[in-house]
Amino acid sequence: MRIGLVGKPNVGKSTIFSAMTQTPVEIANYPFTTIDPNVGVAWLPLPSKCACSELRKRKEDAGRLEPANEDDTRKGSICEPNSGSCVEFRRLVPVTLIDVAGLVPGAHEGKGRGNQFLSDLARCDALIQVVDVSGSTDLEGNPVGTGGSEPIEEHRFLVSEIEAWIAGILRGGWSRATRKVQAEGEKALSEYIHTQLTGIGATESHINTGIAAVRTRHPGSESASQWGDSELMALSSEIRRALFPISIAANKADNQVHRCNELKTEIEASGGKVVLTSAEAELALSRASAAGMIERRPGDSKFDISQKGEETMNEQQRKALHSISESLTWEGGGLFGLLSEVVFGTLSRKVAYPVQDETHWADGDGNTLPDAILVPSGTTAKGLAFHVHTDLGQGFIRAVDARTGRIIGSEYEIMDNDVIRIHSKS
Ligand SMILES: Nc1nc2c(ncn2[C@@H]2O[C@H](COP(=O)(O)OP(=O)(O)O)[C@@H](O)[C@H]2O)c(=O)[nH]1
Ligand SMILES: [Mg+2]
Repeated sequence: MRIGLVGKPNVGKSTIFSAMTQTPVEIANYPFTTIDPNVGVAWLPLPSKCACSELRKRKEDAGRLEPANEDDTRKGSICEPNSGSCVEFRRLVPVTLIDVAGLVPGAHEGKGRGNQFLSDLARCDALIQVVDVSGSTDLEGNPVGTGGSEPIEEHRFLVSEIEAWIAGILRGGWSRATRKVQAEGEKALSEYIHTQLTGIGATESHINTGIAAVRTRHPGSESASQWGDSELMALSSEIRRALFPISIAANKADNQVHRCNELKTEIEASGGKVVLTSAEAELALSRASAAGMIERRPGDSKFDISQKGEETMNEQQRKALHSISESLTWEGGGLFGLLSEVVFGTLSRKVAYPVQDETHWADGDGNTLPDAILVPSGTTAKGLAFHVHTDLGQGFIRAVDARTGRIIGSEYEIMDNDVIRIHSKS
């Protein structure tokens, strides 16, 4: 799962990246601070309780486990995650964030760092466009006080750059491919598109969705053998929607907030979300937490001052942190709320817990619920096996629903929170 942070220079992409991944990166008040894309991991809480909560209950009911006591640091969690952590049944899963710099007008023609920008973007499952709702910079990212730009223009500009890029990839052999449709049927076109776009992550389903949408939204374009440049542009736009869905971090909301209703309507109509954020405020909390001054779970604006914090911070520093956390009161849960919406809402990811021991919900070494894997909705049991390991998928025999003990076939569709044992030849 890869999410790209995009937007014009100076809106706060690197600050967001840093606040969410706790990776220190260069942040400065001028364009092009970020030269290479920063890639890091954000630990995202699952929206529902970890399956270890159910396992604990089963064990307690069977008299095999005492209820968690007051000083249990894990507050009841009994899973042993291979990566991430789980406290109070709040399981954290990794989501890769990419701070993608280089969006400038003409990026699709290779202007600025356009080519690098687009190849980084090609690896993303969805995008978070960061806009500056205080409007303190112009389109190129130069500081201009307030009221310097319109978020909706920034958004349309990003969309048009991506669409022009996709159209550019398709244009070369387009007329040959559409002529082929007459001889070989519609599949000649979808095959051409697939060959061209597979490098940027397009699947058959993205392409078929795109082609169907062009037909319904553009009357008169029934036979693809007649498709010219306007259908090519329409198709690029439909494929963009499916391949790179966009949500918005309406950042610098700690400054004056300009209206973004129009943007909200446009984004929500295509399945995205707009959330007000202050990357700077969240970064301050994230740093205090990384330094051990406060105890705070990722994404929470509330925190407790740790013992170290009590000992080393002065009254003024503590007050400053509290006033920062009190300022984070906007709807939507800030940066982590937004990421959660993107992953579990827009991309509708489900979580599955693969295990090797269906009785104890453990792996071969006895580790309880070691993996929580995010899969697209519609993933089958066999597809899950492939997500875990190619060998497991290739050798797939059958699976078992560990909750009920029932055997399930390869075509079974994974449901959210399934605990699954996979039998495989390897
Ligand atoms: N007031 C305010 N300033 C911010 C916020 N986020 C970032 N900034 C500032 O905006 C400038 C650009 O930030 P940066 O993350 O480097 O932007 P990028 O070019 O999009 O990566 C820096 O001076 C940041 O401190 C925010 O939420 N509020
Ligand atoms: Mg940057």
